[in-house]
Amino acid sequence: MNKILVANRGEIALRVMHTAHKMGIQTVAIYSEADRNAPHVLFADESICIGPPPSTESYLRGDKIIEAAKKLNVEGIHPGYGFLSENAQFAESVEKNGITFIGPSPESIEIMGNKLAAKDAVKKYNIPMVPGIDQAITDVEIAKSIAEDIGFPILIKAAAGGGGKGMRVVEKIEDLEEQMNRAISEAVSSFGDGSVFIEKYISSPRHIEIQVLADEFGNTVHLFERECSVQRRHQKVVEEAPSAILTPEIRASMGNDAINVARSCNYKGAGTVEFLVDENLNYYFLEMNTRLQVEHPVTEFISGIDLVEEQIKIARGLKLGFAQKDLKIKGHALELRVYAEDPANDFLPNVGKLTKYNKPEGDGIRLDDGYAEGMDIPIYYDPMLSKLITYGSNRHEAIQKMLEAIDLYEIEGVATTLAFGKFVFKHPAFLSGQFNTHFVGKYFDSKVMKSGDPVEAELAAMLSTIVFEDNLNKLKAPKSIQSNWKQNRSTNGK
Ligand code: MV4
Repeated sequence: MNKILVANRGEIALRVMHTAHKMGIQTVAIYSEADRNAPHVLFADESICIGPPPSTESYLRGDKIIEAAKKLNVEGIHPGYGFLSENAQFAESVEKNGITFIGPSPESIEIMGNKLAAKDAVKKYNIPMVPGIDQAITDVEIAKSIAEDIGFPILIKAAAGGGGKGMRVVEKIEDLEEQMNRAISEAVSSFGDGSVFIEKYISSPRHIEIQVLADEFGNTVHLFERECSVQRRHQKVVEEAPSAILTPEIRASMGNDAINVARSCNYKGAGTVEFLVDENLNYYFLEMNTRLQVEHPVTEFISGIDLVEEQIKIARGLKLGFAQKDLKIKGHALELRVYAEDPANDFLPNVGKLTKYNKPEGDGIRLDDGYAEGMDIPIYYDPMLSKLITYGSNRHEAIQKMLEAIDLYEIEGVATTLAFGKFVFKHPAFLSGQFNTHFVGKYFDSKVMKSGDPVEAELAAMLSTIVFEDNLNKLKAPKSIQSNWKQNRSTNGK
């Protein structure tokens, strides 16, 4: 493989091309009419315009992308994340055209794309799953009896869903019929597939995922976890590796289960296995993402492995160059997603011209971005401007480095989530490691934060300390064991 096309834009297109370049591989950029002068186009050895700005007419046009690839004698296509990255048909037609798809097989993508097919595939391994059913359900009476067996609250999910779309919490049996009908019609309109199923609702979970790598010879390893609980409306904002709460034993067990999930669908390439983790550190397999994820850089920092390089080597048919025993966690990494959104205004997308753009630089600071000063941020795509990633020998150092980097990062012209990041990294709940997927909803109030002002963000974090301490006090038993939260939880009988 001497020439690859990156079927994506922005920071991830650039990030993939950097590794290709390092490996001596020629790069081809595709771009829409809105991205003519984008950094990923300027960086590539060759580039080709594939259509008008809307992604349905450009970055989602698999046919045009393959046509461009053939025209330029491309030997491999890297899909990045989003767009066509988890589209089994695209992967299949890339291969049918004699081009290597840098990713898993269409079959693996298809199995894991359907939550019920995924549950079915992992059945032969003993992987912990949320109590629930593994088949689509249409009959309300049957649903009621299953829900009563599981116990309320329950969650109705769409088999074709993912990322939180089409989920409905049901608190009591009287609400089930209406919620189920809504879930089905939502699933039909969003995914063209009305299959829904029922699970026990885990009310305050953490979201922890395991990175896996597999070659085509059946060698599969895991590269530890990423903690992704700081999110708003299913959009991750902060990620870290390793998690502040996993023990080496739970990590090894989750890692092993993640490897088996990958094996269950004959996985090859880089993939991510998502788990929910409850207050007692019980974990449950949720789904597998069959792509390189946005937050992969934190794993690269703590493992020392370039995941894109591994993807390309695997796609070239090489064996993994390391085994599980060769992998060790070193240090701690954090990622802040910098969105062009206004945290003071309910995170409304805030597009415009980047009138000032100065990047933070230094040891332990990595910035993955796809914009430059003077550029307009197009309205057509995801509003993520960049990912700010920091690394330290421990969690505290990584956090200090992040606060430093946020202060060094100057962005003017659009509101961003930089100051919101400062709120998170100063917040006592985040600092203590005791937080779950409700972090933003529980502690953040956009009214206390004036547009993009980091001082206000600090103040907001301090104010929200009151809510945090109040929560702690409600949880806590005797004063003498207050600092030992694990012990404390068991005293509480949770
Ligand atoms: C759940 C859950 C609680 N209980 N499943 C959301 C995205 C999709 N991948 C699955 N999700 C959830 N599934 C059960 N049985 C809570 C969530 C959830 C969530 C999961 C991960 C990260 C953020 C989340 C935010 C809200 C709900």
